[in-house]
Amino acid sequence: MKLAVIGLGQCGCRIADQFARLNLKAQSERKATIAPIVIAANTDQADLTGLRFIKNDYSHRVLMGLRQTLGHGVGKINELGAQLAREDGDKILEALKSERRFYETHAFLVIGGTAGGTGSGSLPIIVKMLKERYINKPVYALAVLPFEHEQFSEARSVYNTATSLKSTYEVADAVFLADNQRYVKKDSSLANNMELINRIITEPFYDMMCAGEVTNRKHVGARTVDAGDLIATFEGWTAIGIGRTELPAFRFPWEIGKKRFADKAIESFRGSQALDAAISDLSVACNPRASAKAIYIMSGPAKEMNMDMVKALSDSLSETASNALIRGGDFPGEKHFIDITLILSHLSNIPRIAEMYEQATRYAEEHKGQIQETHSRIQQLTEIGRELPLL
Ligand SMILES: Nc1nc2c(ncn2[C@@H]2O[C@H](COP(=O)(O)OP(=O)(O)OP(=O)(O)O)[C@@H](O)[C@H]2O)c(=O)[nH]1
Ligand SMILES: [Mg+2]
Repeated sequence: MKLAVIGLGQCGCRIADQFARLNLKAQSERKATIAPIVIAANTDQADLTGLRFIKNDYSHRVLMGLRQTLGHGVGKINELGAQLAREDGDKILEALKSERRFYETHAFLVIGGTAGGTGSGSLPIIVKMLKERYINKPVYALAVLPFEHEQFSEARSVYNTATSLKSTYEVADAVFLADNQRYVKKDSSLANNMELINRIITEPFYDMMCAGEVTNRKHVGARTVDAGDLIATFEGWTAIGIGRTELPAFRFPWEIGKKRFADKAIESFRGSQALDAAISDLSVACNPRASAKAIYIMSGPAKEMNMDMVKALSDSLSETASNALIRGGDFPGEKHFIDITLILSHLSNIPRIAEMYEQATRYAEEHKGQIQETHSRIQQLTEIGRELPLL
């Protein structure tokens, strides 16, 4: 699946930068192009300058709201982020239009951190603009949820998250969730390493995007998952994860492919082990039974994967995600391990979102006056400038 990736705000742009890196990796490792277009948009000029892999020109790094913020961000006011995206979103659409490879892409992926101002506010606005402009191309969002310390120390973060998620869910074809807190829970040393968290967030998308795009024969699987399968699966709240089992480091060539009876059991065990790892690694905590659609991609050495394994995996997944319509396939190519990418979509219950919606509703009641005032001040700002001539 080829995606047109758009990052919004600091968090969104840095994660988009990782997608640009993955695209280079796919080109060199697998001769596949998976993200031919990656655009970063922010109200903060310094953040845009710090990116590494996204092309360094004004049609790939878009500065929004320069007049209002003078290039310094919106300071966590997501209503202002939304307003600036309404005014300057056209710059992103223009940038897309000028891309030669735009028509190759199957869908959009728009990324933003939900707790800040720019990414949080502009995410639903840009998704909606794309939906209206490109009726036949699905628009997916990747929404990054705040750390727990942000949730409990800054009520505004929760309010931003809740309003951004609610608005994005209404317009996007699917919303992938990545919960910052999940990555820190597993490894507390990650708390101060955003770059590493961003790599972990984007990693599971790699095989998913490569699966239907590899041109090299040796990578083509028996049952390939392609963009059509993915598009048919993605809907509403969505979680993604990847799990790995190592294969024995060394075997005699005659041992590979010739399986004894006992090996069969070990083989399917390996598949289920990787599946369990993928489930515990999901980008947001959720019960697999809450998913109505799921898809898996098994990748590993072609000689190690066979129909029995795919079957065992699919059986094991249908027990775990018992309410889901399941699709899946294999993707040969890797060397010493079997990776399983799992995507649970059309999720009906995500406890962390429910919790933040409740917390934000209380905040909105307590700060009603303040919120209204912000809204009208932003409105006024636009009104005042209306009569000004454009250059
Ligand atoms: N995973 C990840 N989260 C980030 C990153 N940068 C910021 N965040 C999270 O994103 C939220 C803040 O959003 P930012 O992206 O910094 O804010 P912004 O969209 O630039 O908005 P303003 O700065 O308020 O204009 C917080 O929850 C941060 O923990 C990043 O590089 N990776
Ligand atoms: Mg910022």
